[in-house]
Amino acid sequence: MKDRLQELQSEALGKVQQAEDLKALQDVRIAYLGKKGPITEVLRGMGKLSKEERPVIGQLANEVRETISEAIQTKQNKLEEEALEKQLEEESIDVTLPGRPVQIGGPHLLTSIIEEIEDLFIGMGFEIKEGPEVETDYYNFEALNLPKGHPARDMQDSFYITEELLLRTHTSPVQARTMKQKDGHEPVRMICPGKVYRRDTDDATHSHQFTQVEGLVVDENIKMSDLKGVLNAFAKQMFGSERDIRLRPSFFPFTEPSVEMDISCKVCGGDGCSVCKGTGWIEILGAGMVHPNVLEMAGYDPNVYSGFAFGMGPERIAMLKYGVDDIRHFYTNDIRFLKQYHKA
Ligand code: 2U9
Repeated sequence: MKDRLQELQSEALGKVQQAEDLKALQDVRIAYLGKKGPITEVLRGMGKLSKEERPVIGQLANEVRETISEAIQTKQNKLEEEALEKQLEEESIDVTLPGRPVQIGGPHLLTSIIEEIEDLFIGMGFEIKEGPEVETDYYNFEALNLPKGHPARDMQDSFYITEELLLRTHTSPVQARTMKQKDGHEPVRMICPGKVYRRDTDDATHSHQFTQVEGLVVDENIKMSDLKGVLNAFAKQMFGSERDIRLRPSFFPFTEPSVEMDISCKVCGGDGCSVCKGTGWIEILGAGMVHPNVLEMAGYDPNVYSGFAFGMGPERIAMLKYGVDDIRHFYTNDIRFLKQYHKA
C-alpha cells in the first residue's frame, strides 16, 4: 500500500508539472484528491489493515495528499501570475500618448436667439408661456378671428391631422388659451416661443417648420403708444441703440389696426443699399392692437380691456443679425455652420 501511495504521488506530481492551464490543473485535483480519487480509496480501505500498519499508512496517505495539494497550489499561483502578466502585456496603455480632444457642443443659434429674445422681454415684465404643437381648429383659427371659410384656413396651407386637429400654424393659440384661462379679468403680459408648421415648399426663405415668438399685453388703457414703446426698446436692445424703428400700416385678421415694424438698415444707416433694397429699412416683425372680436371670444370686455400683440420669426432675426443667407441652414445641422455661433 505504501508503494501504491508513493506511485500515486509521483504520478500526480508529474501531471501537475504537465498541466498547461488552470482547467488541466483542476482536472488533476479532481482525479487525485477528489472523493472518488485513488487516495480517498486507500483511506477507505484502511479498515482492512492491521493495527500496526493503520497509523503508518494513514500518516503517509495524509502526507501524499498534502504534497499533491501543495504542488497544485504552487502551480495554480504560477499559472495565474502568468495569465495576469499576459493580460497586462496585451492591455498595456501608453500614458504618454496625446489624448483625443473631446468635441464640445453648444446651443443651436436659434436656441440662443430665442433665449436672447426671452431675456429681453422678461426684463420688461413679460412671462414665458408654452402650448401644444397639435392644436384644435378652434384655438388655431376660430378664436383668432379666422372663421370657417377664411382663406388662411386652406387645407393647402396647413398640416391637418383630422377635420378638427392640425399642427399649429402660429403660436397665437397659446395666447388665446392663456386669455381664456384668465377668465376675462386679469391683465396679460406674455410671450410664447415655439415651433410652427405650414405647408410650404422649402427654399432659401421658406421652411415647412420654423419658429415664432409672439407677444401679448392685455389690460385696461393699453394704447398703440405702449406697443411702440415696448417694440422700440426690444429693437434697440436686440440690434443696437443706434437703430431706429418705423411702423407701417398692414393687415392681420387678429389685430386692428395692424402694423409692420422696420428697423433702419445697419449697412447704409438709412440711405439705401442692396441689403435694404434701396429703402433704408428692413422689416423685422408684425404687430397691432388686439381685434375686439379676439378679446371678446377670450372672455374680455373690449369696452374695458384693450391690448397689443406682435409676432416675429427668430430665423429672420438671426438671418438679419448674423447675415445668414438661407433658412435651411437652421435645419440641415451642418456642424461647420452651427459651430460658428457657439459662444466661447
Ligand atoms: C392673439 C391676438 C393677437 C399676433 C401677431 C403678428 C402680428 C405677425 C408674423 C410675423 C412673422 C408671424 O413669424 S411670422 O411669420 N406675425 O405679424 N402676429 S400680430 O397677434 C395676436 C396673437 C394672439 C390672441
